[in-house]
Amino acid sequence: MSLKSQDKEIYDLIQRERKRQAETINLIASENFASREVMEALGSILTNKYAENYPRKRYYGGCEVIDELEELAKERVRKTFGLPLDWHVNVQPYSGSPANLEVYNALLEPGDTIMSMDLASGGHLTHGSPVNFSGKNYKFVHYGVSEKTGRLDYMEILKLADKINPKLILCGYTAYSREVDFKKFREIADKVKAIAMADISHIAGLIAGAAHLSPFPFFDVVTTTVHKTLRGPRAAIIMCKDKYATAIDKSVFPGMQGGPHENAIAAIAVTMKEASTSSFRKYAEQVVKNAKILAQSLQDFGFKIISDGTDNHLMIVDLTNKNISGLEARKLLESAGIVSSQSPIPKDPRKPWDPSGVRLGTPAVTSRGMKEKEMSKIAAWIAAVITDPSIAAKVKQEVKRFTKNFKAPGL
Ligand code: DSN
Repeated sequence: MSLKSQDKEIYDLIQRERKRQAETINLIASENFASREVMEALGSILTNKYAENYPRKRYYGGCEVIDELEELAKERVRKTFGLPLDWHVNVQPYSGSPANLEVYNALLEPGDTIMSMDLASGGHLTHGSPVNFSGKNYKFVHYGVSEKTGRLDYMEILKLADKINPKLILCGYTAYSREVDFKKFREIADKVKAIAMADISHIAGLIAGAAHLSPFPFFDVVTTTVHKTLRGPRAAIIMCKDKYATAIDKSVFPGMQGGPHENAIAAIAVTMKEASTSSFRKYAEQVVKNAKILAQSLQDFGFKIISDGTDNHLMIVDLTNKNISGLEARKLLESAGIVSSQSPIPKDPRKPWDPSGVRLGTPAVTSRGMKEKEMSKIAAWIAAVITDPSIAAKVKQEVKRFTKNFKAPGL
């Protein structure tokens, strides 16, 4: 018995998606290729088990193996991120959005003030967008990036914090390409007596691989997803100082969630083992090297990059000088086999569904073994297609041939 023989429709859709992933260049900054081992854990019999509550406090029988598994996952998180001894780990959040809401729910009262980055400058829906639960239930005040440099302006953030006195300051970005000075955030939070929270979903793999500074010495609570630079399953983790542990655990269960997805938790554990190896360190380094070369090559072709470059895995390409919108560029590139996501630029005059930029990232292409030489080639394809859309179909064929030489893990 197999999916192929029992449910051909779904089997065929998966095969089509596998082919799409194999034959295209994935520059979506938040996507990656999970290993076979991660997927094996995710697709395992662990999906059969209910295990509400935490190890040794479950509401269901038959949890002795699950308890061991969840404890091991937590231990591996500690080791991979080098967590201080007085930190607590919760591996049950289903994904990044619930994890963030669970932190707010644990540490704040509805209506409390939170300071975070605005969406157009690189924030996230759960960082206070008015259409999101966060923005509807808490009073968010946003900081952005400096108009001149495209970078965080820590003096401005301090001034704003001083003025509004937030209960929580959130440092975390989905579209910010520069290394974050976590120490500065601690100083600002201390000055106004706010809780300091970091959402490291995008850069967690770089932190684990020592290609970005670690936030742990400086924050009170840190959230992350596992499927981006970390190359794990779609799941999330909350890490916090022990003094917040009870509130965080209660907020996750029973506050917001029911039974944890122990198959995803097993896959988190596998991811953490992979992310603590020396080969993962090399991977993280290469992700950054590739992003720098891709950004530089695009600049050489006349593209504007917000903040003039990148220190991490991503870049925001400002297309205002190219006579094409972000949505149009995303679609055009996709017709050439290059997959990206449209992105607002800071203070974008256009709407979020058709903004002025595209976001490009190197985690997935680096997982396929692509290096600097390939980044220059990709930049040349991007420049050629944006300049002359009529060559997109031809480039798509070239991309298809090119990708055959770079096997994606897990496909
Ligand atoms: N949607 C994710 C991203 O693409 O950055 C963040 O949740």
